Amino acid sequence: MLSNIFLLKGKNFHDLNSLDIFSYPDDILKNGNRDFVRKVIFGHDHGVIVENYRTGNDSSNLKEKHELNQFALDCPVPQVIDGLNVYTSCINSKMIIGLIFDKDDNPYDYKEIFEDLLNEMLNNERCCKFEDEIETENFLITLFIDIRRYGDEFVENTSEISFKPTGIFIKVFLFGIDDVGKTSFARRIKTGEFINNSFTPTRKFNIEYIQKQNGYLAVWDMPGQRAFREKWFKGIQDTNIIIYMIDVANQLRFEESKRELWNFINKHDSSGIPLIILGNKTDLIKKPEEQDNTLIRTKQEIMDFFELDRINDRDYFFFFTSVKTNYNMNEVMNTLFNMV
Ligand SMILES: Nc1nc2c(ncn2[C@@H]2O[C@H](COP(=O)(O)OP(=O)(O)OP(=O)(O)O)[C@@H](O)[C@H]2O)c(=O)[nH]1
Ligand SMILES: [Mg+2]
Repeated sequence: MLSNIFLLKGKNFHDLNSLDIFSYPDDILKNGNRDFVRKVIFGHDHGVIVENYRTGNDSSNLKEKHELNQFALDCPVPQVIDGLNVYTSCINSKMIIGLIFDKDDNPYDYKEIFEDLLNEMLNNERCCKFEDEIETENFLITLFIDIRRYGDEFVENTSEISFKPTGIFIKVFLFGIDDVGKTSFARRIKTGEFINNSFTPTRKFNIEYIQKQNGYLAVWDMPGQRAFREKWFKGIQDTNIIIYMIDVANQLRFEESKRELWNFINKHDSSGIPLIILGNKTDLIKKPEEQDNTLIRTKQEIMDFFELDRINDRDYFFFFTSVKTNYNMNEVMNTLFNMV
């Protein structure tokens, strides 16, 4: 399975100190690991020389591409570096883009998809010029997701013997503004654990694979902080169920949360994909016997505030939950499997 993707802007040994390095999802290359980078560059160049020698290629392809104002791509080169299974290609003889796979994977399984996607993203959609950081990061995330999905659907399914998912496969797209409890929810259904006051906002797509009795879930847990919200929908392709999470104890952010939900429904064509809305952290609002009208929000009040009855392009359910106390978690899971 693909575990990481990286891009080295530049590829000369003499400017190793100033190379721009992007990697996703882990920052494995960031800790001044120049030796690794040096080996990547050396391995790539060496591999390309061998490949060109074998096929008799020269640089005319590159020249032609430049004339057409297109990106020229090298044939990907497999390398094993410090025990990592690395597969690199070079863009315009200037930048190296690399994939890191698990030890037992065969990079050649990914040759075609890697080349096709690079070509499509660089030369047809012409979507990335690598001019700013966000553009570059988005490019890497999109590529990562597409190759990973390909791996899940086509490569792993045919070659994996030791682990066979059972039951139906469901991709769950879990989103909502920050701090509502999404990652806690994903962790709870995966491990049964809850970590109180874990103050680690999600920064990258967190994908959890979870085998349940009724089927196999891939939960795509999105980072909720504002800066990441525009990347949310890069992860929505092929989703079977959408979960939108609200923090019912934080009324100050209801307006913002409602805006994001409706922004999604109106702007993103996902009609027909069932939606589960979770009002989480119910343990923090007071119990009925301690009634306090400013805090208690009944289901109807929340449905009214968020105008949920205006949702008419798909099936939806609303649940109060507490990931902390496990309240309603089983009901949510049952509904999820029943809805697909
Ligand atoms: N009391 C209470 N706290 C919760 C509950 N669910 C999550 N939390 C806490 O809420 C905080 C945020 O939880 P996360 O799961 O990181 O929230 P998130 O939605 O993933 O946040 P981002 O990754 O920033 O989008 C943590 O301190 C959790 O312990 C709950 O049901 N009740
Ligand atoms: Mg999170």
